[in-house]
Amino acid sequence: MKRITVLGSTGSIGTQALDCIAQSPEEFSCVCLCAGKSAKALARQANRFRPELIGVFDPSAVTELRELLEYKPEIVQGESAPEICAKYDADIVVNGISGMNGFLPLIAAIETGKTIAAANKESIVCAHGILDLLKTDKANPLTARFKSGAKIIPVDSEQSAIFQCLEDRENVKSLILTASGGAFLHKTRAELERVTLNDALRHPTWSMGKKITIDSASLFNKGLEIMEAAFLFGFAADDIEVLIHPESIVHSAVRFYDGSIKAQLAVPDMRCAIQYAFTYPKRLKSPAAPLDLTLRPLTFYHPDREKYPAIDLAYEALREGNALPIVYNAANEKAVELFMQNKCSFTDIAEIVAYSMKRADTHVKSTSVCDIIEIDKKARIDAELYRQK
Ligand code: MN3
Repeated sequence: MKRITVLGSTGSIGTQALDCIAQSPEEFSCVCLCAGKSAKALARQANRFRPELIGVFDPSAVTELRELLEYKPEIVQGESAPEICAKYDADIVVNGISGMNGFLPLIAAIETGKTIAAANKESIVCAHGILDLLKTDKANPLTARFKSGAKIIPVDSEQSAIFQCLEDRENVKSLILTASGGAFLHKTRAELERVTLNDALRHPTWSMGKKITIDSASLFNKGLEIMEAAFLFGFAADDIEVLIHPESIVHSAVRFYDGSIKAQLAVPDMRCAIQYAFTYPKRLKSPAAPLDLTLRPLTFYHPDREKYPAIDLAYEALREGNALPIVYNAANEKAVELFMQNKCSFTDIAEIVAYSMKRADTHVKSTSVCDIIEIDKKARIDAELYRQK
């Protein structure tokens, strides 16, 4: 029986992780749940899965939670709750927290030797300098364990696909990341200047949280994934391609030296990737539907890099390394926040990230938690400055 902690349990990844646990009760048990502030949803989950520990980020939700609980688990509250939960006695920690808030829990889970089902790409991008130091085998990043015994199994559908294809690492020349293209695939660059928040939240193939849905529309999600793939699997910027694939069936692929390609295909349902992180290297019946290849044709094309500056900015950040991937992430997170508050336009998001990257000190170290938090803070301040220009 694998003991599983779910961080961000009431979010999109969290609820789907619980579906996977419910599907195989003889294999998995949920020992800890952690969420932001949704007392009702958290109580419903807790009453069903009976975790030993519950973490609540926002203390104001705790009174209501206690009233709704039908048993008496231990409860931790406040900003440090996700970290405490990440350290709690478990085999697997699902990091389903959105944005930079997933960073400290990732570090906590690594330090305590957990298997991390990593859905939070922001934390991987920001922790790259630390991950490098902690890995036991840099030459073979795929199987790299950390000195603590921890390992990362990606849950992001693209990274999971690559993970599933990469068995002969030394034969692989490059990675091919697929992108659905998001909500604005068929809009022109000029039309993008006038799109609204509601337009950006209509994703054609995946149902996800708000931040990642906006990132999908701007392709900043793909930019973060370019870096995530580089840091997880040890590939250089020149060896990572991006292809638009609107059907979201081919979740990503690897290209071998002989020119052939191996891809992973499945329905666009995150529970495939989440469950694989739980069962790896085994496979079990999944709550997702089996893929029917006869349903529709599969199409692929190159992204329009002028329409989507996020892609070239990501390559630039990755080539420069050090602080820039962290700045890219922080400025984007801040810009998305501003866009959601109607304080900047959709196309401003990329402008803000480019501006913050220009102002960043590229030589500053990014190999400790404090360094990374400092870089993140400064980039957010720079992002805010852009508006006052
Ligand atoms: Mn993805």
